[in-house]
Amino acid sequence: MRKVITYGTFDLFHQGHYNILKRAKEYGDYLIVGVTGDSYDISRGKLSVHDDIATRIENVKNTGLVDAIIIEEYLGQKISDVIKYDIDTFVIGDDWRGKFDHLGKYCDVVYLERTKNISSTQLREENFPAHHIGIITDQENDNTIVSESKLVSGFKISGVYADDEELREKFREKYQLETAFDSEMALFEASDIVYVRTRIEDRYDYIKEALEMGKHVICDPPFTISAKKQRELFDLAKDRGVALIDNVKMVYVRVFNQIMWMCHGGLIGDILQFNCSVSKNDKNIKDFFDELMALALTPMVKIMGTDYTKMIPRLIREGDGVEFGSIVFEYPSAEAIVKVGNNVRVKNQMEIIGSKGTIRLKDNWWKSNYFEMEDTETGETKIYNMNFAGNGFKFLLKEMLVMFGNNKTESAGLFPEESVKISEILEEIHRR
Ligand code: C2G
Repeated sequence: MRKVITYGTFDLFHQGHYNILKRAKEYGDYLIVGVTGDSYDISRGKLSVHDDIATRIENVKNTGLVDAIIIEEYLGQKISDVIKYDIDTFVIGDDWRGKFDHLGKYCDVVYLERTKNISSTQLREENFPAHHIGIITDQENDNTIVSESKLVSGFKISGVYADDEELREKFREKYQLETAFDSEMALFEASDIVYVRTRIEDRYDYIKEALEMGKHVICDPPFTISAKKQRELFDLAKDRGVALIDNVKMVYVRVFNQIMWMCHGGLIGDILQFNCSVSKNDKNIKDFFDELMALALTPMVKIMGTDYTKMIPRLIREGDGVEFGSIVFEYPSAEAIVKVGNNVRVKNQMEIIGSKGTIRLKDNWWKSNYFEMEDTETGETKIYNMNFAGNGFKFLLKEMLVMFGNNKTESAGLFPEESVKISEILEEIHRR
């Protein structure tokens, strides 16, 4: 008996998929199909998949051409599958020509011509109209939103608005956007999601205007340095039935969810101390303290909660480009220390010390794709990782699709009350 194997995501199953399965079957008597698992697709950057795995498997099965279905879970699995299932021929579409030649050591490798004029991407675009994101900015840098939005199907950048005419034109050109709008109203009309990327003091007005126009809003945190205003914006969003989302990517990536799970599920015992520090080296940075503090406070409120009993803020030095500040939070049976610095050597790291284990994230912890957990008793360190490229904005967009699909406007990433708490902490520091 000759055994054949082929692989694919088979999203929105179409004629091209059917054709390749049919032709693959002709190469032998027994056809195995590897359907990609969600984790594997995420790790290879394929975030636009629409159908869940059960549907994709069902569709492959319904062709009646397939003798066995397996799930492809990791990079390199194809070699073990070919050996394990004693495969004679590996078949794949010619969009992969040359990429799997190395499997030739184990079996025949056949590239078949793709069916023309049909693809999952095309079907996704036709069947699911895209959300249009308009960017309001006062900076030249887009925070990778343009490139990241291309990785998730269902989003399109409508264009950019900046108060400064020259800047918006420059931005449009740099990121090859269709339109540089000449007013925020024009941007609102062409968009259903507005991304606000301006200095803090302008954020409130833009967010309010956008929400009043019934637009969903994503904004870098903090929206304001006022708990009252921050709450008012969330209330307005709720009232208008739209989403208002903090652009904090880390809460949407799997590594962070695993950390939360370990902390809250008691896997590192009782939490004794939370440490988090972040620094930048930028002489021209605006809003340095509030932006970095908001970033560092996010994992703190997620992991430690907001019920601290005392807060001791220290702005140690300010001016001449060197800035440094820290806050100590006392919790009933733990403490949290958050440090931020600009042009000063503060090591970027996050550490959660528990009675049974310690979790550590090094370097750019806010977009980390791995962390380590040291077991106190055995002294062993385990690495947990989930590869992804970029800064995680695509996961935030993906989460928005889930929210919209469930008719929800509140993100479970950072709850409004947590976002308001962060503004409250910043407000408190400013008051002192
Ligand atoms: N295909 C085709 N004609 C099309 C579209 C797709 O012949 N018009 C083929 C692809 O070449 C592939 C299979 O159908 O062999 C499945 O395609 P996808 O679902 O796009 O899967 P892909 O991302 O190519 O997965 O491990 C994963 C595999 O390596 C490939």
